[in-house]
Amino acid sequence: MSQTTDRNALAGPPLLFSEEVADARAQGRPLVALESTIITHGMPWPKNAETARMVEADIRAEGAVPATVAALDGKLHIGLSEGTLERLAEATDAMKCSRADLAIALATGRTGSTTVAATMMAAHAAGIAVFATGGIGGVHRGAEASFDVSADLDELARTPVCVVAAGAKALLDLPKTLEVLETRGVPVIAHGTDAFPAFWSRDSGLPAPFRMDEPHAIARLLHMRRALGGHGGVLIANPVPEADEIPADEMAAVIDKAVQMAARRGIAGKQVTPFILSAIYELTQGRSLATNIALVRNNARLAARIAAADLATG
Ligand code: PSU
Ligand code: MN
Repeated sequence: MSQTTDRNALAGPPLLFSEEVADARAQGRPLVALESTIITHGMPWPKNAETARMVEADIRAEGAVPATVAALDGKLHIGLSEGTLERLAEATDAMKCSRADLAIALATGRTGSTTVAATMMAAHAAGIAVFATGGIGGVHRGAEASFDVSADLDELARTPVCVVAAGAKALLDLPKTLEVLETRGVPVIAHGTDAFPAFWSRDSGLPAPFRMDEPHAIARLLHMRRALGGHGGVLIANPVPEADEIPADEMAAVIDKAVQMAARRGIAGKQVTPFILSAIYELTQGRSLATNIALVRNNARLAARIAAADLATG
């Protein structure tokens, strides 16, 4: 698939649109951005590549167009060709890029995958309003000592993109994560449930701040956010399908063990989330990965419906 540079974007970030995404933009079709840290740091090869392709197919099946984001050869790619996606999935030296890292990866030409924060920046620069991921980063347990709070929360506070996630990973401190989102003015909407979901589990035990059941209702919210000034994102918390969930009480012991392993080994900073995810994968003998794949696909389908509803809402 050949790729084209958007001449209009030359004053901004060096965006490089895939042919499929460029066509979708020209035709005004619904687009859904996808992150790539989940590919390079969230899942083992070859499941990462397989999942990335399935998630893209899920979005197409809903009538929208997927735009997977990554930094490659000094360009911020919006949509990846099959070969480029494969190259990213096989890369062993990819930089995990959050807001602080994105310019570094682009300026040095390094291969970089984008977190929720960096993908929101890219989506906004490309005019894409809806983005699907697994779970957002948040306030880590023990953050009162470590100060480890994901830049995802700051990005949600400043960048007007709708993020569809299965809540936040239960390895985080979820009550503190919800507090920060509220303080920073981010609407948190649970889709089809009253509970705030906890990634692998449908119910974190915490109530969601708000509930909406229809993509059209969410689209109206997005329009109203824009009408109020256009700052900041919206978090749609979409629970993993019941058939795929691992209940919270089953996950609790596994998560505690993985968090303790990370602490014992002195894992800090950017390595914390990838380390804990892979420890949980080992401890659940791969079951956590099947759940992770199911929830990402579920989020992609909802995001595609929201993107279509957003375009249809005047
Ligand atoms: N959800 C997953 N796997 C992941 C992540 C989320 O299922 O790998 C990534 C996302 O890219 C998210 C990042 O933005 O973890 C958060 O990292 P940190 O806590 O370092 O900001
Ligand atoms: Mn962190």
